[in-house]
Amino acid sequence: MTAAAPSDRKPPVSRRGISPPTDRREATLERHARAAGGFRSGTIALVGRPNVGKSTLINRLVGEKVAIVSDVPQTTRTRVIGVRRVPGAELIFVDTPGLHKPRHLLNEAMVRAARAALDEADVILFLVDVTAPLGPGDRAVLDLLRPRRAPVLLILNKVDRVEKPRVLPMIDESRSLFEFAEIFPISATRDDDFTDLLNAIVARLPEGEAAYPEDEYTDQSLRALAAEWIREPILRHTRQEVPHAVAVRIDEFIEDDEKGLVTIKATVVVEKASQKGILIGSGGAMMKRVGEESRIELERVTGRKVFLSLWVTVEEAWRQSPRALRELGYT
Ligand SMILES: Nc1nc2c(ncn2[C@@H]2O[C@H](COP(=O)(O)OP(=O)(O)OP(=O)(O)O)[C@@H](O)[C@H]2O)c(=O)[nH]1
Ligand SMILES: [Mg+2]
Repeated sequence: MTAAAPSDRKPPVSRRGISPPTDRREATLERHARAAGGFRSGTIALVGRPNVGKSTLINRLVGEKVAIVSDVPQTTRTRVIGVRRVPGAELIFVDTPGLHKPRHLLNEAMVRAARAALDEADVILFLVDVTAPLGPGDRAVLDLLRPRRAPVLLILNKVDRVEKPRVLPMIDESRSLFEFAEIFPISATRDDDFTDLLNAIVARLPEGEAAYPEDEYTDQSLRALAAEWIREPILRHTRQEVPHAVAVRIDEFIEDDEKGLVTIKATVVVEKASQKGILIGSGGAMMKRVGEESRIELERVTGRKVFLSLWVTVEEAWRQSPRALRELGYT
């Protein structure tokens, strides 16, 4: 658990509770934690193939947006921590990059980060997407989980997209493949009550003191968050290889408390001139749109006015460059 303890980086913002649980839910959670003994704190890793909804779920469980979400597989590139405090327990969630066969150094680092998160987990949430049958990718993740002692909860996600009768055979099939501690069919986008899942997690956490102050919900710096909030609309508006070839580097991040202004200068890195052309768009339209959309998110997170300027540059094969990966914070 200690590996997920707070880093010495400044936390971004304090919790403002986007969707605070109702009194009833808090009461149920507190009863559960009390029945279990003293205060509990532990690390919960969310793992699975790319695109199954890990980041969507961590945001819902934490009640704050700690990870970006997109329909492009391999959106998450690093380990992302999101902390949820409930009466009697601290839940340190770790979102991870989707597990896949790596083809670049970047992808190798992503898979390494996901596997490392498993090593430090007290509880593992294994997510699958119920809109597709369990495939070799899911089975490969299960093979990684097999030697581990941490209990594994199976999360069958996206149930809003299939007829109920299709979920039951998946539950049976999953049970025949692995000894899951519990199974939860959910919709990370539609459900609004995750009390049962939270209770199942709390019941399996070790006793221990909180590792994070009560109002801290991630260990990411504002600067690191800003790079992700800029990457997110790029993933939304580009296709094919472009989203995978994009990285964002924050060159300047200046907070002016007196003026209530944050000035951010960032470079969007791509691998080819053709990708640069797509990102800039006709008359700069694409970058303008990305800038506008990311600014909304940045202003929400910082609670300040944000002045954002973006620059696009080509760094050939950056995904294969150990130096670039280090500079971009991926290793
Ligand atoms: N219909 C539906 N869509 C969902 C649900 N959960 C997630 N999604 C969508 O699935 C896509 C992938 O979600 P992410 O949360 O980015 O998936 P991820 O597992 O973090 O993906 P990687 O970071 O690439 O590993 C997004 O378009 C989400 O909106 C769900 O319960 N129902
Ligand atoms: Mg993700």
